[in-house]
Amino acid sequence: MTDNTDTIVALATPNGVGAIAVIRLSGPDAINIANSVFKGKDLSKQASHTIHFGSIADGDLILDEVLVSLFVGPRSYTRENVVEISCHASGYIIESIIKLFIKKGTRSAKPGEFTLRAFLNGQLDLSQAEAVADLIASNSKASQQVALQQLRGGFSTQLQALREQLVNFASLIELELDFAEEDVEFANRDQLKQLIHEITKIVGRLINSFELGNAIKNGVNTVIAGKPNAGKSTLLNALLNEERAIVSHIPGTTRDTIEEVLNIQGINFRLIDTAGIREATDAIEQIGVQRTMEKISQSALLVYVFDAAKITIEELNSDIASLQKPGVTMLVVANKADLLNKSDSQKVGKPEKNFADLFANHDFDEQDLSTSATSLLQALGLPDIIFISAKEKHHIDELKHKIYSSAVKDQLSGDETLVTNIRHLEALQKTEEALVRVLGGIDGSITSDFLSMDIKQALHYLGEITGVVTTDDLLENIFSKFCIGK
Ligand SMILES: Nc1nc2c(ncn2[C@@H]2O[C@H](COP(=O)(O)OP(=O)(O)OP(=O)(O)O)[C@@H](O)[C@H]2O)c(=O)[nH]1
Ligand SMILES: [Mg+2]
Repeated sequence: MTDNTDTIVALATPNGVGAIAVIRLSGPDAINIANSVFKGKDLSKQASHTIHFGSIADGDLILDEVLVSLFVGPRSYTRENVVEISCHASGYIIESIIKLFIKKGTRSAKPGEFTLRAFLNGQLDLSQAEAVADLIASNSKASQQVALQQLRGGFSTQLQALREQLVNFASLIELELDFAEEDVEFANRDQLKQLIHEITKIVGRLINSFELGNAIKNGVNTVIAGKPNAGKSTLLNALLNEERAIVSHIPGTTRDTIEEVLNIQGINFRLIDTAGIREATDAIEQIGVQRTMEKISQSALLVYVFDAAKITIEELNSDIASLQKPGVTMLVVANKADLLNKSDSQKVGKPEKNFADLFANHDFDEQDLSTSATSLLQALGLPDIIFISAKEKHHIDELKHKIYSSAVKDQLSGDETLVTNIRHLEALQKTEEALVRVLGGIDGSITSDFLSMDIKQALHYLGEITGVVTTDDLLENIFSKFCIGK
């Protein structure tokens, strides 16, 4: 995997027909090999960062007219000699040119091999290399911004600085080991403790940022659930501003789940409209209800919708209690608020038991129930409720804002570094564990050799993130997920 003495070639643009395709070569012989099949200027005599028109020929047979871009190492992406050939994007031409290069001594690049070389040659650290893949995969403004920030080294610089300070202490403690008999302390334990506290705080902050980082990178699974006829599908349509799901007055309309992506301020929310939850009347509906429950436990956010004009307080409380799942944030949404205060016709059962009756004798601002009803709801032990009318599209923007802020909390301010990568998260968690051991060790006055071991562990895991510490397996694992040509 880590052999980079040869010259590699791959198509850098997607397969398929297009106006232009780019074939990329990297390695010591890239320019010479390109030169050997190029009819035009002598490429070996041209300056770096120049473009040349000519043709690619296999002997006398012209394959295509092309533009050749030259990057003389180390001023290139991989820090090796790099040649990029822009040819016409016909599958036949691309294949013929790549075959010709392979005949001339290049080798087909493995997935991510260009970026791997950039890493091995010190152009990028490992977290930056990973950011390249994230940037290519980014599909929203926020995910693009986070990947770009990581690519520019925001993340690594911070960790590198911490690591260096810790290395200093590690070497002082190593020194103590050499003088073990004399019982000296070169490393000031108070200063070390202070540094460990500082690092733990930053590592902790990075760990906490993962929830949001992950939301930005992968989107937030958001389930809309509630009783049949509550208006879940109407709400989905209102949020999307499109008639996506079938709406009807018949309870049990939605049977399977419907998924659509809604982008709110740069973050993708995967909205999932579900079958209404009730004792199912037939087998298909029962499967639908089961699926709803599964979707809820797999989601990060639950938008629980109820019919404000119909539900009893008892039903409301029992729904909220039964839908609460660990790790799932719940937003409680009272739909059909347009029917509140017109509730004379809505009286079902004992009047005091209906949610709507809470509002019958109060002078609430109908347009702004979410705020005006707060104290009444609190007195009854009910959570914050967002009042909307999905049908009339009232307060949909307010709900969108609540959805957004429940995912983002207050973390997306300015240049906050966000962890988006599970590998980084795991390394940070292991760093944290090692740091806790170091602190415990200092307090418990353990011997320098044990202290030194724990510090080395922390250094190891911090180093794994930026790639100061790597194994072939780790690199293989990371770069095999890249596409070929990157
Ligand atoms: N007055 C009023 N009616 C609404 C509102 N939202 C939905 N409805 C009506 O309520 C009925 C049910 O709406 P749906 O969106 O199909 O409800 P659902 O929760 O998806 O129902 P199921 O898929 O059967 O579980 C329809 O007749 C809607 O027009 C609202 O805000 N106000
Ligand atoms: Mg529905």
